[in-house]
Amino acid sequence: ESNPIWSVVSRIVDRVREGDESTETIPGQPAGQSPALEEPTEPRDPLHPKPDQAAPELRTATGRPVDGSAQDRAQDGAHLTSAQGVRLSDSDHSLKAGPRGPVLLQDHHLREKLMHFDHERIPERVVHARGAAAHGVFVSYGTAANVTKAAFLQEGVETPTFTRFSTVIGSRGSADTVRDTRGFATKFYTSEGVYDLVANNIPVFFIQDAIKFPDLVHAAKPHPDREIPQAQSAHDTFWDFVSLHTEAMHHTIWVMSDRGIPRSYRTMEGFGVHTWRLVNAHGETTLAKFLWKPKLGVHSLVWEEAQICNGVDPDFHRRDLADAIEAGIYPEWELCIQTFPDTPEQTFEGIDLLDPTKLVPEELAPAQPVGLLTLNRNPTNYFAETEQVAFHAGHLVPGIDVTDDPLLAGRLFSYLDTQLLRLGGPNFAQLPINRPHAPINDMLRDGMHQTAVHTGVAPYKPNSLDGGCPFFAGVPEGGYVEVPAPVAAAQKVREAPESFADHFTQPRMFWLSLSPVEREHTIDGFVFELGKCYEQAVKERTLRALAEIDHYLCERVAEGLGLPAPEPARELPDVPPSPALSQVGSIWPVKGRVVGIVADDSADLDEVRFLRSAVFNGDMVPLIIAPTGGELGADTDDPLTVQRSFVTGRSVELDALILVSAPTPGGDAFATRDAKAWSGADASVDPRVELMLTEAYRHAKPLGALTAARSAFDSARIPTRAPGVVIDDDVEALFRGVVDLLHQHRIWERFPAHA
Ligand code: HDD
Repeated sequence: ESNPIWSVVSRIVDRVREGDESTETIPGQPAGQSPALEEPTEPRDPLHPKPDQAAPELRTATGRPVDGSAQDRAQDGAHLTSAQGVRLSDSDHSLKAGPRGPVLLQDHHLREKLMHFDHERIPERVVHARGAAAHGVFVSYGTAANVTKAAFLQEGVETPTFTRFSTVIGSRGSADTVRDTRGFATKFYTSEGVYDLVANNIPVFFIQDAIKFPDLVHAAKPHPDREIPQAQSAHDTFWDFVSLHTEAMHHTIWVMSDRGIPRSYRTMEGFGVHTWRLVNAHGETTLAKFLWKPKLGVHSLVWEEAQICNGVDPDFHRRDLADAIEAGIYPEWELCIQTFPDTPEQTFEGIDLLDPTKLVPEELAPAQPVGLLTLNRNPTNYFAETEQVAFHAGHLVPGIDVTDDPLLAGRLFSYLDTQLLRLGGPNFAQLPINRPHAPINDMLRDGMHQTAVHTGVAPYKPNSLDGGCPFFAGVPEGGYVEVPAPVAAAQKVREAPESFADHFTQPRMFWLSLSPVEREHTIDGFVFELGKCYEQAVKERTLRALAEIDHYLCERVAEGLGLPAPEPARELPDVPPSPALSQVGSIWPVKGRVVGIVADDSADLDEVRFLRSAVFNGDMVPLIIAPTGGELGADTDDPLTVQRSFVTGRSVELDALILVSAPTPGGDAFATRDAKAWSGADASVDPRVELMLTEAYRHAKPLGALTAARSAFDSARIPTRAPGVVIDDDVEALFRGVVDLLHQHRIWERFPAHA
């Protein structure tokens, strides 16, 4: 189903900007050609990709750009053919002995069609199976050039990118707005080869050693007997594991906080988690962590909102990303680095930089912006691009090297290994989305799905028969040379360093850094998830772990579970908070925010028109919501298209809501036929408008109404003097009031906050 909101929005915006009043055309379709109602009988050009879509820039398997000839294209010619290019006369009927007779084995087309269909699926990713992606461009500020020689981080360099966002636990068909960690993986097609930054939206990880990864994932995935619950950690095995293996508590408290339910991929931070070793042109090294900072700020959903979304629109995040790009409201992130001296201890201010369950507060090591990522093109084909993209933490370029973080070491093995199963063999780097934009001369040969036709006879070194080619590249020729970091002489042991044993100081720092509202949400997150567990021992053990983070947190969660809080085992340390970890308190751009305009035929359509244009002009998205689909003012010269009816519209899609309607004679605003049917009374507000209002109110969204429509608030029992409610006679003042509130994302004071 093609997207209704943003495509309409972008078309209208374009037309308004160009002063073009002509009829809408389907984006990407040649002028004058509209889709026929009947199946066409003559060959005609297929629809072109939409302007916001672009296949990856195609390279041959050896890295040279394709020449654009017909053979390079996946689909060519007007007629249906077999996979062998033979034109077909029929693909709707099997070859039979008479219309009612048996199907014949000689039907080679049927055989080919079903064979291919039977093999259309590949194994989904073992984690991060559900995702959405976009092409983009990264422009370097050059501010990292003193610490790394990586070509793509030199000043002004533009690098094509592909970014895939994901949830971790759910399978490919699960919902977007579950409580979970989010993946944020970016492939940079640099002039020196591919660099992948395979990041998450949480700066720390569950485990300190990759050998625990299978344990973690087995615990977090659905129970092996009934395969429930799907896409969530609210079950016994997960909490059994994290309460026994308390190094997981830091990551876990992040997931229970608002960070576990992002508003949008566009409003998420990203973190490379590990410490990396950068090396500059002089061979000097610096330790560094990578961070992505969204230009729109870091925002989250409210838990009830996230749950409703999972039913109303399970593709909420996927749609939001694609819609924003289609509408030309491109999401942007600054890539930042935190840098630390490369000392033998590899610690900073007492924090072990090799421990992936620890972060370095930005107050101690500021996040320094080094470039800007803009996502500006949607994939053309989900499978070819988003599904087949293969990231690897070991896809590195000169200037970026690894450290001895034991979690990273396991990742360096795991990512290549998993692609063998998922993508069916060792040649996945030849898939268009994975092809480097640098020349390839790799001496890797043959194997499943080999698509390159290699020349030469000597894919080995040393050789004389191919003229000694290819040659090695030292540092001056841009070769990747590992930093000769010293390795201390030691005995082989299966042990962790002592500093890895501190599992609670940083979760406490996170807790103390949250605002009261965020703490309240975090308590609710724990109460929900543990409340879904059956095993008493698991809940009690988790409460003991929470008591090590904060006594109040522990007491409140225990209260929510109806269990006694364990006696505090010790006095908890004074840990300075890191204000950068809170999402509350700033003012952010409202670009791409969705404003619902609820109206009916009683409304002054000029006021609706004004609101719609004002929202557009503010780079936001207006959604007109009316009792039925179709148009408002259908009998006027300038009718308004309705994007959502009271049946299809739901508050969770909106960031703010404005009511425009006039009361019916002797009745209320929005007194529809359904309202009467629902309440039996003549003068009642449609219950679906009430529902929109009460939900949006509970989710702390800005609400507005023209004075004429205020009775809807009375009917929904929402005080019009409540914080974040704007009632005004003047539509311009009403709009300004609502947008002012939207800049702070939520009306924070509406949430109860005791913590
Ligand atoms: Fe991983 C996928 C991020 C630890 C093994 N991981 C995957 C993806 C992201 C991350 C974003 C999805 C990539 C995509 O969109 O295709 N993973 C992380 C981060 C980690 C981390 C930030 C800790 C700092 N991962 C980690 C460990 C292991 C893996 C410790 C194994 C030892 N991860 C995988 C994998 C996946 C994967 C099994 C599944 C699909 C894939 O790689 O391509 O290999």
